[in-house]
Amino acid sequence: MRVPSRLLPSSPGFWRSPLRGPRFTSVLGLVLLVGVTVMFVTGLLSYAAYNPGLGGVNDRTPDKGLLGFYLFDWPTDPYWLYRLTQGVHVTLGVTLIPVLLAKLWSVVPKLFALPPVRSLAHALERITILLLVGGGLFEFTTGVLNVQLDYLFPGSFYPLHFYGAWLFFAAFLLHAALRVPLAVRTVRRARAQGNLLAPADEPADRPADAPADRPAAGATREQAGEPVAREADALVATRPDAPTVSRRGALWSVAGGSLLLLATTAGQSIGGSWRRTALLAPHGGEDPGSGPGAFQVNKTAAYAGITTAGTREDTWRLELRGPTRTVRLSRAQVRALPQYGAALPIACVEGWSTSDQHWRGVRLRDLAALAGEREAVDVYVESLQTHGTFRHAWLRANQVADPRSLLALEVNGADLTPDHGYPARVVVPAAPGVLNTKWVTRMTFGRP
Ligand SMILES: Nc1nc2c(c(=O)[nH]1)N[C@H]1C(S)=C(S)[C@@H](COP(=O)(O)O)O[C@H]1N2
Ligand SMILES: [Mo]
Repeated sequence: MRVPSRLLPSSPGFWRSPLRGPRFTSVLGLVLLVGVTVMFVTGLLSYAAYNPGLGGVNDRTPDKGLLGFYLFDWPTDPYWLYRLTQGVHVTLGVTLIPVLLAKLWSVVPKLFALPPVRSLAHALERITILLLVGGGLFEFTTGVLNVQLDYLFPGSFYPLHFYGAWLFFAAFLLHAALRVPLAVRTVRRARAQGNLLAPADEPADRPADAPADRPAAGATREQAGEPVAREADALVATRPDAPTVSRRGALWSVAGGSLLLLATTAGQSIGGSWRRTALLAPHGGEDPGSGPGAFQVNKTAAYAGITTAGTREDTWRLELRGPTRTVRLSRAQVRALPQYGAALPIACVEGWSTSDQHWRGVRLRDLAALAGEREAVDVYVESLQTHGTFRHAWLRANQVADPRSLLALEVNGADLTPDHGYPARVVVPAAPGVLNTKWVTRMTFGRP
């Protein structure tokens, strides 16, 4: 039995939506151009914030090679820096999902276009598109999974998302270089003609570069001019169905979907009573409990396997190791050291963060001095946890030196709760949550 050719996705007649066309694709493409660029930059910043340059336990991409070329000492100022960059990264990523899906939908006929390869240049372009679409879907999927179901990623999210980002962005840049001029011309021309959002059934949906006096539907591929314009022409349905929604309506649906996601996600990074609006975010809703420890908990003490036997005043010790000596202090002795306060947030890679919490404890640089270090050095912090990726972390000398960096014993006027790291936890301004080790028991000062 022969399948009528218009029933095959490779036939131009198969794709019937009158919405498809260069204008629809161009508007979405330009939004993604800006959005994905911001995602890439904030993502690279997030990577730098982990101090992977310190190697060891901080660097889960030891074979990154040249990809770490831009790494720099993550600053401690402004103290809300990571809260901002990572909040933007995650919130924007979630917000862009409808735009990404609409953009893919708008160009899907090209996926099936025959012949699959017309020339060497065309083959290269198709490989780029494969990396672009595959990379984009991979980055958005891994990102969302990490935020929503982080247990799916036992430590492998970090390298996957990192390498995927470079692949995706390389393809994205190539694609943008090829397409942005066309998208800009398409949008400019449509705006000049006042029909950017016009109903899709108007004959105005000819490729931007086709002469205005030539109707798109009748224009053969040869007539339509330069190759890129011909490509754009391929988006327009040859046998369009009657429109059920205007292009304006379609774009507003995409924007509405994005705004809805924005409104139900952003609260987890803004904190305070906004958190209640973050219905879609796993760390949204109300702050847990009440009292001084009533702010987000990532991993509870029970989850991390922390027992009261290990944290009791009479058994817990803080061990400080330096180049020449090792000091062991009880909690009473740590408390007898000069105590300082700092108002700092916890900001997680998953995008949620807390408002500023009032921590009180000993300065890291004072602990370094106790261990015999004369000047600022890096420190390796270990917790009572025996397993788990985040049970230990390296901090950089600039972070140890900052007078607001504390080994905190208290938060908001009371002893730390077990879930927030009792007997002692690290807090460092502008650092990602993962570097704020809880249930600390040993600190080794010096170079990694
Ligand atoms: N020992 C230890 N410290 C840890 C973690 C951990 O799993 N174990 N999680 C880190 C992460 S990823 C974050 S975001 C913060 C969360 O701190 P909170 O639970 O007090 O909000 O703690 C950090 N400190
Ligand atoms: Mo985190």
